[in-house]
Amino acid sequence: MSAALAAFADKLDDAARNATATPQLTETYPDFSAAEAYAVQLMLLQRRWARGERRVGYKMGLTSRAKMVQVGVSEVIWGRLTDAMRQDEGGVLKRGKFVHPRVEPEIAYIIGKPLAGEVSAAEALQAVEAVAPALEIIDSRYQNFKFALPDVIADNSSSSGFYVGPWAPRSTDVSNLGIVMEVNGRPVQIGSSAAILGNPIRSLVSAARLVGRAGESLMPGDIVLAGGATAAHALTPGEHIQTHFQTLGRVSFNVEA
Ligand code: 0L1
Ligand code: MG
Repeated sequence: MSAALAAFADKLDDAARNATATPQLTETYPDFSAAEAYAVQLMLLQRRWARGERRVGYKMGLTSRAKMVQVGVSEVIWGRLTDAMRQDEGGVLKRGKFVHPRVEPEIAYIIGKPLAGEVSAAEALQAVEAVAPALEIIDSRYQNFKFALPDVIADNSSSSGFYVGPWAPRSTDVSNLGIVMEVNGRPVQIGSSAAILGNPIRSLVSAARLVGRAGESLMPGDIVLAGGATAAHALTPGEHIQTHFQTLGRVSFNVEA
């Protein structure tokens, strides 16, 4: 079985590197479990680390009702971030490097003290060094952005890029901040950070539990993306994306072919 899972990791790695969609893994293996999917995700990341990418944190996915409805599932999932995924705030995103990228507004935490396992919201907050406005670029490696839950977990929970804006102190209240995402000056998504599990700190609590269950810990310096606060917007060359986060500031970038 592990050879089959390794072949899945190769397939997803090739799809990401060639920016070419691949069929869902569940089409050929309908019994694909979430546990096997997380094993494939780890193998996928091991390929990236072997090429010199560094781990820089984690992403939480499907943390808002809008996202769950958009992809038709009801569970929180997680993935891993590497330094190669980090994009320069205000810079250019090359659309051609992705299959069918989308952007969604998020809240980012940077961790100051190790955190793993069953923790309270207060304990999670104590482990935070700072918070920031963020944008995640998600890009499913599956055809038509369609997948079952194990497919998306194996595909690193669609993670493919992220932007982080100015860091603010841990004491900043991010529980219910207004968020407006504009495309070429026109609002396309309006929401609140409260859409992230009612309060983004709950996403960090879930991250500690789920990452801990996999034998890993959130470590000092790790970035944790708490999850999308609105539905995602599909990116097209020529777009200027600017997202305003109440209190925290703006994050922007330009899309080129
Ligand atoms: O970050 C997310 O919430 C995305 C998780 C995977 C589902 C998707 O690709 O939309
Ligand atoms: Mg996300």
